[in-house]
Amino acid sequence: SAGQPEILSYLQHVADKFDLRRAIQLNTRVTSAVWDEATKRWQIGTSTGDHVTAKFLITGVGCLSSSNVPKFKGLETFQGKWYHTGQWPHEGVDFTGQRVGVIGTGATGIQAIPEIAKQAAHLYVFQRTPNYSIPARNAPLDDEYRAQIKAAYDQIHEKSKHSFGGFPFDQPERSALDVPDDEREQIYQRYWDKGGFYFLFETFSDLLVNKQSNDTAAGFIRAKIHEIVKDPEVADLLSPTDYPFGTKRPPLNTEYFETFNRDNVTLVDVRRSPIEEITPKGVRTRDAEYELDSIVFATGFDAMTGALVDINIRGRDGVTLKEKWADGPGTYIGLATAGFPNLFMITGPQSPSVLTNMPVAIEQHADWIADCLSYLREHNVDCIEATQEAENGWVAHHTEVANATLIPETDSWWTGANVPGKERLLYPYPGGLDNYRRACDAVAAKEYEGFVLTGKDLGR
Ligand code: NA7
Repeated sequence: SAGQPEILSYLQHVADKFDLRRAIQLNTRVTSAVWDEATKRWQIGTSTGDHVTAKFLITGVGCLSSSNVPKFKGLETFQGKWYHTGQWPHEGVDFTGQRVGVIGTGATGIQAIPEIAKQAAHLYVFQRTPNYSIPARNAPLDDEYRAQIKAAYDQIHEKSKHSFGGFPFDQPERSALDVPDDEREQIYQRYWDKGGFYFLFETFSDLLVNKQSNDTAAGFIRAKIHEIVKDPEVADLLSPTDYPFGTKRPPLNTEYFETFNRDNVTLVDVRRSPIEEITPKGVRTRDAEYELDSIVFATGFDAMTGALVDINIRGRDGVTLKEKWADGPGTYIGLATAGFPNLFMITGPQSPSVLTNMPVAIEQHADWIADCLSYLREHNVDCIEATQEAENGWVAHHTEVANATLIPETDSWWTGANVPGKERLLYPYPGGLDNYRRACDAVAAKEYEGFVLTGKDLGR
């Protein structure tokens, strides 16, 4: 996959190509959005003092944009520098010669750790929960492969759009329990060598719904970790055992497990000996103090709802989204919520979003919303609002689909378990982008069933 500079330059290219810069106001935080029933408009306040009135409000705040820095005692006393991976300095950070601590071994920590280890004098990795990580196998693409991909762009895009995960993968029908042990092992080996999310999507059909099947994949990955990591105790610590594979986002890595064979890297088990405080000199766990020049918090995000409820969105009767969602979010098809007219959320909770290929999920939402807005304009609709009944129906369906998988049992940011006090439930929709797309299209085809539309042409 592409690195940060390549992604940034692509986004700049897109902004220029479609002349989008004139529609973007940078360095502006939306501080409030209040629904005004009298004018049927959103009144939007910003950090720059601008005030904007809008008929429709579409949020595109990202699922992983509200950083989670755990409230460690003493952080303000630390005399070195600290960073959160989600707010990385644009000019980069040089850890050469430093003693560095990384807290967190999720997808981000797993990508950062091998890179930091190459620079740091010594790296301490503070791990609470180990992860089932698959090799990313990133490599330069040769001209022939590139040409093949370019020639097939349209087919790849179409296949991704109508797939379960939003990727152009070939989804197998077979269960992991349907094949003999040696064949199963060969299949896992083939996909381990191929790397990436193929291992989850193309090996077997039932890894996320059948614990026994899942155990076979989990066991294979644990054996791989033990093959790579030379110190068996460290390998044990790096091997997850208390949750099924794929029920947390499986991180992809480049020489992550190999990094623990380096002399300048120490794995610290903070499950057994938790971090008690940050001191002026470093990190103190129950058993020891680690002196550090820099601390990197790879501690994740208040995902899916954090950035939305931070905006102070007020719907009908002055109720805020935060209040409405105090016991967990309720949405209609992950795009709208009752009591908040003319508000659409791109990749909102209870939509596939982070359980699928994000750009494909975003595109589906952007297209659906654009079609909806055209329909509303054609029919002179002033106001569109999900009914509470339709929302309840979607939430019930979401819960049923979630509970048919192994995912809700595992503590992760998918289930809100990483933020203290956050309601524990599965936030993204696990029913597949293909099924979800059909559900959204059916709503539109039935002239926005589940929404109440009001406007002069409708006589309502
Ligand atoms: P994640 O996946 O939420 O990982 C956060 C990590 O930080 C995880 O290992 C946590 O351990 C650890 N953590 C969080 N709080 C603490 C405290 N208080 N003490 C010790 N360790 C802690 O975030 P990422 O940024 O890696 O990934 C987010 C997504 O971005 C990723 O899945 C991709 O979709 C892109 P825990 O597991 O909770 O025990």
